[in-house]
Amino acid sequence: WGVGWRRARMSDKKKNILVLFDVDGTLTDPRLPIREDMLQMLEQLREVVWTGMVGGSDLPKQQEQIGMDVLDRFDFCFPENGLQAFKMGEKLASQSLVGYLGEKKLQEFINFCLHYIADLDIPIKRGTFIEFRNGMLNVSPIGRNCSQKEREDFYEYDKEANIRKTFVEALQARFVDWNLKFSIGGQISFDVFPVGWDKTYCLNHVREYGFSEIHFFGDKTFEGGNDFEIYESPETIGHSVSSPADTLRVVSELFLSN
Ligand code: M1P
Repeated sequence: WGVGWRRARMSDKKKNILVLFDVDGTLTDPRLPIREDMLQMLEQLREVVWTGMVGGSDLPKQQEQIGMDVLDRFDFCFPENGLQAFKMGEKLASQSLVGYLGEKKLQEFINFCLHYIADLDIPIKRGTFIEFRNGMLNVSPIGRNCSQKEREDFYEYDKEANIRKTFVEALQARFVDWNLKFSIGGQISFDVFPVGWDKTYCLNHVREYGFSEIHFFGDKTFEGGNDFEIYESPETIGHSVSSPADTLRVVSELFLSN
C-alpha cells in the first residue's frame, strides 16, 4: 500500500465520522498480536468512516502488535497517546517531555526526585530510580531494576507505608504551578507527565478536520484507567468494551450492519 494508494483513499466518499480505537484489550488481547478477524473488520470499517488508533506505547510496540504496516491500516495513528502522530501514513508534529519542560526545568525536577529518594529510609533500594521516556518520567523509590520478588515485596510494603503517595504529595507541593499529573498505576513507581497528555492529547490532531462525530472504543474507561479521559471527553462518543470480541460486536452493530 503505497503513497498513491493512500492519496486515493483521502478522496474516498466516507461518512464524516472518525472512529478511534485503544489497542490493548480493545483491538488485541493485552500485549498480544492482533487477530485476523479484527484486521478484516478494520478494513471494512475504513470503507465507511475514518479510522484511527491511539495507544500509550510507542510505534515499534504497536508495529509488533498490529503489524509493520500499522500506519497503512488506519487513517490516523497515534502512538504515545498522540505525542507521535501520523495521518495517512505521513508523520505530523511530535512532542516530548524535554520539549515541553526544557532541559533546565527537567533537571530541576529530576534533581529534586533524586535528593528525595536519597533521603528515603526504605527496606531496600536498587537502581534506575528515574526512567526517562519520551512523554513522561517514571519514578521508582526502590529502583526499576529490582527483582520480581523485590518488586512484589515493595508493592505490599507500600500499601501500608505509602512511600509513593507521600512522594507524590511532596512533588505536587513543590511543583504546584508546573501543570503536571502524577499517576500511581503499577507496583513500584509512578508516572509524571503534563496535564492533558492522556489519550485526549490525540484529539488536538483531528479538530481541524471538523468530524461530525468522533467515536472512541476502549476497555479501561473507568476512573483511573488510561482510557477514562478520552472516553469521558465531551468531544467523543465513548464505547466501553470488555474484549476484542466485544469491540467486533459493537462496531458491527453500529457501523457495518447494513
Ligand atoms: O501500567 C501501569 C504502570 O506499569 C508500570 O509500573 P510499575 O513498574 O510500577 O509496576 C510502568 O510501566 C508504569 O509506567 C505504568 O504506568
